Amino acid sequence: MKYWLVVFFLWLPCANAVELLQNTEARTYHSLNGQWNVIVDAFDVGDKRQFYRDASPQSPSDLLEYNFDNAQKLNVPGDWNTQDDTLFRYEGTVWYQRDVNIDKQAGTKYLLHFGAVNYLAQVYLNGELLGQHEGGFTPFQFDVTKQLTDGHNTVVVKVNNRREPDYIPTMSTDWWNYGGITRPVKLIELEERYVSDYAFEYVSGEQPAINLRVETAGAIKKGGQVQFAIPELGVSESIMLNEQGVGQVRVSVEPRLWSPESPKLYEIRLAFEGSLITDKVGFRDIDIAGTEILLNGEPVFLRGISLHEEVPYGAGRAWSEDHARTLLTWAKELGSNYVRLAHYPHNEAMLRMADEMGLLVWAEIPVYWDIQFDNEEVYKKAEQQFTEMLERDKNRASVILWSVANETPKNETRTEFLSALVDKVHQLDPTRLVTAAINTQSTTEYGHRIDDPFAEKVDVIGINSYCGWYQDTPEECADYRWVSDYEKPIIVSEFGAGALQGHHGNADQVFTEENQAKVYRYNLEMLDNMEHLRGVSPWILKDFLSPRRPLAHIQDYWNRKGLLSENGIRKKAWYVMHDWYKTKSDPEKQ
Ligand code: GCB
Repeated sequence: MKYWLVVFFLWLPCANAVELLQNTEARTYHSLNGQWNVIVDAFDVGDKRQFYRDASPQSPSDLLEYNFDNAQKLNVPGDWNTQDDTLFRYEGTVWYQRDVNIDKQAGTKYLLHFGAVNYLAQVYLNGELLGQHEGGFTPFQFDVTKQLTDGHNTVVVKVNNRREPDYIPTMSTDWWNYGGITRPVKLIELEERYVSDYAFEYVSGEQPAINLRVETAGAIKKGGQVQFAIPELGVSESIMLNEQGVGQVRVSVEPRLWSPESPKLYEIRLAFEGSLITDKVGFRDIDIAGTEILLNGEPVFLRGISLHEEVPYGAGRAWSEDHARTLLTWAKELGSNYVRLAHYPHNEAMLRMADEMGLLVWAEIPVYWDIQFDNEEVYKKAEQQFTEMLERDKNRASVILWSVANETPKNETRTEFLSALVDKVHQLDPTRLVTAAINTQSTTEYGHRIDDPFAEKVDVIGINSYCGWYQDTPEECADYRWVSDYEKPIIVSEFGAGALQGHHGNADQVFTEENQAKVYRYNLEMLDNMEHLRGVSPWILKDFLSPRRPLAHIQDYWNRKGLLSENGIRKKAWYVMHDWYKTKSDPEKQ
């Protein structure tokens, strides 16, 4: 798929619309992580009482029924549910406040950047509303150069995680609705003109090359040059900027390609008007040929595992590099070369760690089950969430699959909605593959038939199938025969069974480790016979919290389908999967 010219053309308006800053970690910033003051506002009185003003009484007779200074404190980043027992199941509004003392520099641009806030955020600086962001798993930012004062400032964020019918995800999910400012917050300092965005693309073929498109923003003065270098490859180029502050270059060069076996990353440098941005970028080619997935021109089998963005030990939203390292190390220990980051965009540290550790990534937006497919506004939200994920992660070599949906009902309205979304994704990023997890296969006398018309739209078909758990006996799985109406690669994006770690018994007794291992064994027999199978990501790496799993003494609100317990202890099925992956690895590539 070589659509470089199309990419140049299409990325221009999209980047402008989203205005995300590429690679915030490489910028000069004040971290606003740490303890914030919070007020839990279950009945939503804060707007009327103007909590956003963060006021203090001017005289003893002033009646003010709130005060941030003496209020409760919560850590940011962090969900509120696991920091305070009384907020464990809370869904509603929490107001966050913190002081920001700053030595404001003339000629500097300031951006207030949030890695993610679940779900609705209204952000105020010094009492003034900066804006609102909807969607719990993607970054957003505001230019606060005007509102920021030299010295003392106060930031207030109204966060609300109440579920609503027209949200994405909507009312019911099989995961915990963690609320709060769940990812890092930064006050970023930029030169008056700065590199706002950049996108790399590796072009394979007889004349391999690296394309770079760079975009600048800031002061009105246009033109100028960005100095671009990849020291290890001897690349050093001046990129001329056009009237819009955009420039591009194509460098003929043959980098060592990135792959799970050899996750080579190159340091890249972009210097512009006194600032330097460095990043680590891998170059690789992903494509399909018939029913094969080709990585760097060669067929690849995706040995994977699904995971939620939950901390490695216990409950809570994961957000740090350490969390990412532990979770992805476990995935590698299982024998994986691929991870399905379910069911929403995970934090940036995960994607960067996947680049570094050599794990191919399926990244996904939370178009989950039955959202309002007939609502145009909801469609716009899906596009927005996808665009924000793409803008953040487009330079990650690890990401090869964009997933637009999980287990959606088979009907015309949904197929129209998702088809439009797939077109949009292809248009915004023609360099990666589009997929979705589908569970609408029909049962025929000879087995299961993949015939959902939506499967026609995607590049790679994801199939979720719970043979031996939600339907049929484990033994029956071995006899499943799959046929597909579509000549496309298939990934079994989910299969699995629940087991409480340490709960032992007969292999036919549900929730025992023995039963889970048995379900795995028979499913793997099924997979051994599945035509066009190019990857697997069983459900799931570790147990995770879910309000839908109340069974006392077994689930206790944990979905028990993990190969690891919530504390990282391996269950029997882990070893079954591990051994199967051994048979699927190419010893020459280890
Ligand atoms: C599914 C869903 C996943 C659930 C899982 C289960 O099909 O995609 O989100 O957690 O099944 O455990 O039932």
